[in-house]
Amino acid sequence: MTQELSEQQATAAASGASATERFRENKKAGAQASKERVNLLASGVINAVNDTIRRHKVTYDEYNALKAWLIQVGQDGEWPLFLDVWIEHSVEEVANENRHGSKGTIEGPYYVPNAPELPAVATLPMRGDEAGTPLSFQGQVTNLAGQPLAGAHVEIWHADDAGFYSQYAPGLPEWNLRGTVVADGQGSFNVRTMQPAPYQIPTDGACGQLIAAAGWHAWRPAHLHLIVSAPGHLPITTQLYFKGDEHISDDIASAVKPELILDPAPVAGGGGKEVTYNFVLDPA
Ligand code: MBD
Ligand code: FE
Repeated sequence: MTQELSEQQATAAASGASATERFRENKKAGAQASKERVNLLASGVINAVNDTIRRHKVTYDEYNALKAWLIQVGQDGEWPLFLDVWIEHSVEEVANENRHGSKGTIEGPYYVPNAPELPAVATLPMRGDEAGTPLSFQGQVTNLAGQPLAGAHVEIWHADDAGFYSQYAPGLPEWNLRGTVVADGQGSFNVRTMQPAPYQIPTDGACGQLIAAAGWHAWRPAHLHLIVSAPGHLPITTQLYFKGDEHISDDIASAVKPELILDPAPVAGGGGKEVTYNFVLDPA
């Protein structure tokens, strides 16, 4: 038990620290928001908190518990996790509300840019004894008119069967279950991987404390993460889920949409499953 706990802790701490570090490297704070915009948004959030306090008559004990918890989120490196699990879904909804192509959903905290490029027919990098059911995932990338986008990039990343992401959890080979598949002249691709398992967000840090204190659960349905891109088009960041997953209807990250649920079929005479999913990109 002690051994189990300390291993879990090592993993969550490492994941949190890596996610914070990666965010700093990859997502430069972008254009500065205007004073008017910061005033509007910061006031909105602060007023919403004050309203909640008045409406529910928050006590000093509760206020101090909040303060301690917020400090702990930072110490655990879990701001990326907290924000992506509980906030990003509405940002994505607003960002993509005018698209006509494939549905997007949240990126989450575990994307790594510049994964190795793979040919249109490829197997994601994985260990010789990688656990799970083999999955053959194929499809075509087109524009809104249905014309193929030759050479489109299909970046894929997902957790292993135990729920760990390479580059975040210790002990996994670099780029394990991550790749940039380059579609062929017809925009088609066929990538082999292992079907991921349902995923529990780290439970031993501040986010886990919140989940336990509120009586929630920590589960996300099993998912593949994708970013599909082609020159002259808007890249789409999305995830795909698996029909029948018990957490499809109660994803902790509120990131499931009906259009994003796969129903893989058993491969005739083989041990694995196969599924087709096509992507449609909006013009830039
Ligand atoms: C994940 O794997 C994930 O996709 C999200 C959104 C949050 C935490 C872990
Ligand atoms: Fe994920």
